Amino acid sequence: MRRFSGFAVAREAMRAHKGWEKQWDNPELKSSYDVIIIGAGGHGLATAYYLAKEHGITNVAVLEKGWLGGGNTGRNTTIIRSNYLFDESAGLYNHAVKLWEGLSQDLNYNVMFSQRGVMMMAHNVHDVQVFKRHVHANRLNGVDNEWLTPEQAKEYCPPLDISKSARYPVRGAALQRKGGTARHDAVAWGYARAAAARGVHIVQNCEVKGIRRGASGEVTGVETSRGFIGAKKVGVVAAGNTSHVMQMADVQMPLESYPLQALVSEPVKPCFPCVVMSNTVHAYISQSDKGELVIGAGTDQYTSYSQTGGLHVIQHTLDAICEIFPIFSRMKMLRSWGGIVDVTPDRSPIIAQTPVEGLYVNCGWGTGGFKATPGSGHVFAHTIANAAPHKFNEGYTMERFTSGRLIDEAAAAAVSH
Ligand code: FAD
Ligand code: PYC
Repeated sequence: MRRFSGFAVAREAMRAHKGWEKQWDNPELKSSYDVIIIGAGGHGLATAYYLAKEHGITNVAVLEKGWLGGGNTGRNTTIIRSNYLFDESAGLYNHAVKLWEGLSQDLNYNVMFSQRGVMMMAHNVHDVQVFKRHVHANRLNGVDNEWLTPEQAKEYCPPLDISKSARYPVRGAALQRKGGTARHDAVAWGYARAAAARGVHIVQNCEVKGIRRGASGEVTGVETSRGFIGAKKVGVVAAGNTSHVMQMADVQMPLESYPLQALVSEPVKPCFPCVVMSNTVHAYISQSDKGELVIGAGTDQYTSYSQTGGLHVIQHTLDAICEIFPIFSRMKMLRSWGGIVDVTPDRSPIIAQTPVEGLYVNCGWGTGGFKATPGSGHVFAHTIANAAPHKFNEGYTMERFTSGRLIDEAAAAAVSH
């Protein structure tokens, strides 16, 4: 694979960009692999990449029923932060932030990671108490987070309305300066290219329709829209479709799937320097490098597999955005879409072995898994390669829903659900 570099860009500019190669192959399917990953979202592709890079396991196929990155990876609002409450979360999400910081170099692909800061608004006494608790807990765990007065919040994000007469007055904010955004498609493409360069097969338009098990119940492979493919280890990384896929192996998951929506405005010149989230008014906003305001909503209140959500949900979000940023009230919205998010009872993921030998699952990221993509793939690859968890996903078991050892991050999810 030819490496991207300043020299390569200059060379291609001189020859009308005729020399760029395909970024990954469309390989012939083999009859079996050492590991099959179901789902070519960011988490599945990252898992395949780290299996190859860190564990030398390259006889791997990533099977995708649609197109690469066409699930939640290509539908999210790209917010990256690690300001969750519990120790387990600090370990996992900060591991991800550290990987984000070197990811473009590691993949030789510009994922446009931008640490522009994520500011979470407090609008009432309860918000203030919750966020200050998070600030203290984060700092004890070495996660950067600081408390801002309304004036400091406005200084950090000038379009913010902090007038006392606002319906949702700003009473302060928690700022994680190391938080920010990345380009979601580039994350999927970068991992795909780097995994393929190490020998991983990435197979699009290949739906898994069944999981075959042997005489002792162990996994032996998967039935797909392109026939049977053997494997001793199978990792399910199917986000909103996880319950459905795991049912193929008779495993019932503690998950519910909901639509979550986002929308973008017409592009405008740079006017919004950071990411702002407000759980109380159900809205979050940033500005993409193309100039669009990227705005997200809460989940629908009912479960569904439809990748569109209720119109009233995004209308409510736009009401909220206009309340906090009256300057945006004349902007036009260009398009909206939805994704299906897989939500666990404690709003934390499951990254674990399952009761079925050879079957592994990485799911339950709900409204907030994009930020974790590198960390999730890294620890899941370790779990699959060693049949044992990495230290950062030890707590993220399925058993916690029967033992009661939950990692309750509902408040830190920061998205209404
Ligand atoms: P996906 O990208 O969904 O990949 C799963 C893949 O599995 C899909 O491509 C699917 O087609 C495939 N698949 C499913 N079933 C099968 C099958 N039977 N056979 C083969 N393939 C199959 N998170 C954040 O951290 N920050 C945010 O700002 C943020 N905003 C969001 C906004 C929206 C509107 C949405 C919907 C989500 C948001 N999230 C956010 C959550 C985040 O997008 C997800 O948690 C994350 O992208 C999940 O990645 P994934 O690779 O696990 O799933
Ligand atoms: O988890 O930070 C998050 C998030 C932002 C928007 C959707 N999810």
